[in-house]
Formats: sequence, C-alpha cells, structure tokens
Amino acid sequence: MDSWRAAVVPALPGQGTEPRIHDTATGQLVPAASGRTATIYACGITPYDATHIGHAATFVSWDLLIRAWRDAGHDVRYVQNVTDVDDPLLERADRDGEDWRELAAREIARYRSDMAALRVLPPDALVGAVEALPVIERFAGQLADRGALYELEGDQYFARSADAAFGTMPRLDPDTMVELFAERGGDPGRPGKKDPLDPLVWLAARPGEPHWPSQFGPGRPGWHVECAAIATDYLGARFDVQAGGTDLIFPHHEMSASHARVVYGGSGPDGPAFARRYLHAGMIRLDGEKMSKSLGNLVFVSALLAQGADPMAVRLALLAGHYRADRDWTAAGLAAAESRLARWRAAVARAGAIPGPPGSARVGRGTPRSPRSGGGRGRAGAGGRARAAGERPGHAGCAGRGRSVGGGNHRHSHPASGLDGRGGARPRHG
Ligand code: 5CA
Ligand code: ZN
Repeated sequence: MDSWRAAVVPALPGQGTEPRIHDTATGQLVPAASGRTATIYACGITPYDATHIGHAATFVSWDLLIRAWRDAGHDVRYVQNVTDVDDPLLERADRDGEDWRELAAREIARYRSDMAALRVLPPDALVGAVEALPVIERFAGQLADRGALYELEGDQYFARSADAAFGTMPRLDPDTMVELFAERGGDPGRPGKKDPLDPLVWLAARPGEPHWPSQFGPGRPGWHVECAAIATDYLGARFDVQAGGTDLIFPHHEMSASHARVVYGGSGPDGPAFARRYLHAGMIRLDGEKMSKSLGNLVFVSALLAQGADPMAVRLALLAGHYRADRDWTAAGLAAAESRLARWRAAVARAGAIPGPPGSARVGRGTPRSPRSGGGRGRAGAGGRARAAGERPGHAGCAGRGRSVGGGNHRHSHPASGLDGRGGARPRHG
C-alpha cells in the first residue's frame, strides 16, 4: 500500500559512527547493522485508534535509528506492516457498526498524515496483511510442508515443539509465557491444543467475518505468521533488526521468529533465521497506565496537532526520554519541549547572523527542505551550531557517535534527530 511522503533529510558533512542498540535477545549493546545495507522490519499499526502518542514514540524511535544509520553511511531497507485484518479491528468495526475496510482505510490515512507531520521517514514498503495474503499463505504452506502445523476444528495451529529454540529470545519462564500469551491475543486454554502456547496460523472462516480461499480452506491468517511472512518475503530469511514495543516481545516477536526458524533454519553458519537483533521500545503511559486501545486512555497525535501543538515539539517531547524506558506523556513535558525548541531555534537564528569561516557547514545553504515538511513556527537563517547555550539535547535526541541510540549523556548537538529545527548542521568536533 502507499506509504507517505518523505521529509527531505539534509546531507551533513562528515560521517556519524556506527549506531549500537540493546538487543533484547542477548541483553547486550551491539552494532545494529551487519553490512552496508541495514535492514529493519518494524511491526506497524493495527488500524483503529491510531495514531496515539505511544505509537508515535515507537515509530519516532525507529526513525532515529534509521537516520543514524544513514548518517553512518548505511543504505537502509525498511519494511513495516499494517495489520489490516485481525480480531481487534473486526471487533471495533462491529462495535461501531462500521465496515472494517472503511475503518482501516480511514485510520491508515490518519496514520500516514501523522507520520508525515512528525517527519518520520516512510518505510520503503508499507505492507498490509490483506494485500500480502498470497505471501502469508505461501509461508503458512511451508510451515505445513515442514510438518509444523496441525488442525483443530478446521483451524491450523503451529506446533511450537517443531522449533527447538522456541522461547529463547524473550528469556521468560514458561508460566509467564502462558500468562502473556493469554493477555495478548493467544488462547492457551483451548481444549484440543497440543501445547497451550501453540499459536493460530490460519483461522477457518467464521460466520460474518472476512475470509479468503486458501489451501487450508476459507479463512484468514493469524497475527504472528503475518509478520513472519512479510518480513522474510521483503527482507530475506535473515535481516538486521526486528522492532516493536515491549508489548510485542512475547508472544508476537518470538512466535514470528519461531515460524521463520522452522521455515528457513534455526542454526547454521549465518545463525538462526529471522532478525539478528531484537529492538524494543518502552511503553508510553498516561497517568501511570500504559496508553492502550483497550484501556481507551489515548492521546492522539492528530488531536494534539489540531490543538495547535508544533509537531517538532511533539517529536522533541518524545525524544526527551530514553526510548527503552516506560514513561508518561504529560502536558508539562510537551510545554518543556516547546520552550526548548524555541531556545534552539532562537540560537540558530542568532548563529545565522554571524558569517562562518569559508567552507564551514551551513544549514539553509545547499540543504533543501520540503516546502511543508513538518510545521514548526520558529524561523532561523543559515547558521552553524545548532545548540542553544547551555542546552543539552534529550536522551534520545541523538544517535550513533559510538553511543547506543537513546543512550544518555550527550555532549553534542542533534544531527540525526530529525527535528526540523532549521539548524541541523553537523557540530564540529574538536
Ligand atoms: N499490528 C501490530 C504489530 S504487527 C500492533 O501491535 N499494532 S498496534 O497498533 O497495537 O501497535 C503498533 C506499534 O506501537 C507496536 O510496535 C506497539 O508495540 C507500539 N505501541 C502500542 N502501544 C504503545 C504504547 N503505549 N507506547 C509505546 N508503543 C506502543
Ligand atoms: Zn508484527
């Protein structure tokens, strides 16, 4: 499906250092990419109640990594899905008496415009589950060929016993896995399953629900097989990073990885199939509670922007916290980001009035910007250094430079932050 228009990223002189990330699977801080072309699959939205500020925080975090990769000289291949058919979407459409396709289309449109406003760079491929049905069915067929599926009352389940490495990434004990599986869309208690943790791969058609013909009979795909199939079809059996919020560590990311290990191999010289690194963002809360569709305690990006919030301040408020930390969204945080942004813009405007030495990096000269690439109110002319006196960018405000993305204690400006600060010149070190 269509993605959204990319903001222009200024070309900065010099090269950033290799971004490193905390890998959930190992608990280690490791280089995020393994080759010149960095590859990332980010789990995308289920299109209802999107985009809330928790979604935005997560996608801004991946945007930061992608910019840092580019700054470090990588090409990036970025794929994201849209779960445009699944139980929660159908339940919401049913509750509101709306056609599920119309609900999805409206929410995807809103998501696209929110992402563009926040200057989040679009994925190279934004792939809906419905358009990817042939890919998903083919992948599920490969699971069946490996003997990893079994039928229960017409539904197809994945036997987790088919994957010797099942459960290694999240590093959780079995009881916790069952608990999380039940909380997050699984059905551990369904009678007849071989193992409580076996997930659905193909759900046979239910009356009144959408379904498509397939080798398993009419039905629709399960959630985990959707991401396993799309990620490996677009990025290959092995890719660098699988990204999502911490609520996806288990079961979703582990199930997708487990499916892929069965289809493409769980060992070998290149390591197990699927992601080399697992990257997870903390949960955004409102008044201490996880912001979630089911709780209904949502702050929408579109509502904030309609109320006049500067999208660059929203972005900066999100980047002011460490991406891995669970953290609260607050009006005070947004106000602090607004004033920080105003200080930065004023400093850039002042610096712009001072001619730099010949050959110095200049923003606003040779750094094209899109005509309407992210709102913002301040004005700033050409100028070199982007940091206001005494100002330190937020934790996640920069990446690379030998530090982890989102690692704190920075001493330089924010060349890769993606802020449309009208002052993105690379700071001169030394
Ligand atoms: N479609 C699936 C992934 S395949 C899904 O989880 N959709 S979602 O709309 O619920 O979430 C989209 C992304 O936002 C996921 O990475 C999820 O982990 C993240 N997310 C959801 N709620 C929050 C929150 N409160 N804070 C931070 N990230 C969140
Ligand atoms: Zn996913």
